[in-house]
Amino acid sequence: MRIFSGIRPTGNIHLGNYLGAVKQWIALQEKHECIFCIVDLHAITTPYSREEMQKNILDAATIYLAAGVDPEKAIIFVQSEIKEHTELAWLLGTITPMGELQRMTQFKEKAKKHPEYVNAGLLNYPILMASDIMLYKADAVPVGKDQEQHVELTRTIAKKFNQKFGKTFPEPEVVLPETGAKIMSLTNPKKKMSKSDDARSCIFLFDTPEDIQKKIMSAETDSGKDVIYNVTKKPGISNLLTIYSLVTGNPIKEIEKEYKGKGYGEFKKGLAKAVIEYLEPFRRKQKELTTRDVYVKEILNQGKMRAQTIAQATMQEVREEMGLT
Ligand code: AQP
Repeated sequence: MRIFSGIRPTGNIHLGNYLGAVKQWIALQEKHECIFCIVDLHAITTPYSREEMQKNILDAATIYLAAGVDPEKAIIFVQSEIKEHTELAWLLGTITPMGELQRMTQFKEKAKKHPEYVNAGLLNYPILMASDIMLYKADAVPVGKDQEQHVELTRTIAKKFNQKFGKTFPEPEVVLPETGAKIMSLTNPKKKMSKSDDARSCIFLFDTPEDIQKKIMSAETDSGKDVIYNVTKKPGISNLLTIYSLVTGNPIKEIEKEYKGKGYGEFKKGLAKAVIEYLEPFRRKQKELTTRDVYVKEILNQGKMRAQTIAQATMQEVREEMGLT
């Protein structure tokens, strides 16, 4: 199987990005051909800093490596360096119905969040994402729940292309983690954890132990004091239980038993300790990598060359099929 996935270089990555997407990448790279992209062209569809973009791209690559992506096993590259992404996106745009784009939840949410920044790129985001995936003829796309709808649209576009121009693309499957597909915000557990929200709502992969402790101890909890998993009645505690279970590997039922009668305070202290321990190796690796810019750039360069070979071959085929050569 060929796997494709990406993250926007919009700053630090949080536990939701890691548990929803990157953790799956690390497991998948052991058995499959993996392509992981730093999707800078997606990052510019929402407000961003031009001055910080190159630093954010390098940081994203460092994050991938620190989190365990192995450049010997996976291709890591920057989206805008392969021009075929935008070329294929244009072509796919001509077979994508407008209505499909307008009904995308992420478009509606992001348009609401940045009403001053509702641009055509934001509407077309899912076409560019379809192009990212289809350019490499990926069979599967490991993402968090919020991206599921975009992968479904990619399937629709691939199917349409195959019907119209002849079988060319696989219809890619979405790969969601069994737990952790949607980690919720610490300050509002009814919303997903999001990097562009208040920093207190996210645990970033490289937060200091002090910050992690502070954020978890002040995380929003629910009425009552029993540590019980119940998403409707206790969304805050349920989210924290999910995180606890994912970072320790202990089933939620066991954690509930461990904290029976001990209250939220004790539970949060235990969770903070577990998260700090879990993230310690990431912090160490990131520190080491930040002094090795040249090495990280070389990995991106190698990745670009490997990705380009695949992308150019696909585009050649697509142009012919669409009658463009
Ligand atoms: N809360 C989450 N729980 C599980 N998975 C998540 N993902 C995002 N948030 C959660 C998954 O992380 C991958 C990369 O996300 P992205 O950077 O492409 O998406 P994003 O929308 O930029 O992420 P954020 O944190 O929500 O940022 P902003 O605030 O900028 O929109 C994807 O696979 C995504 O599913």
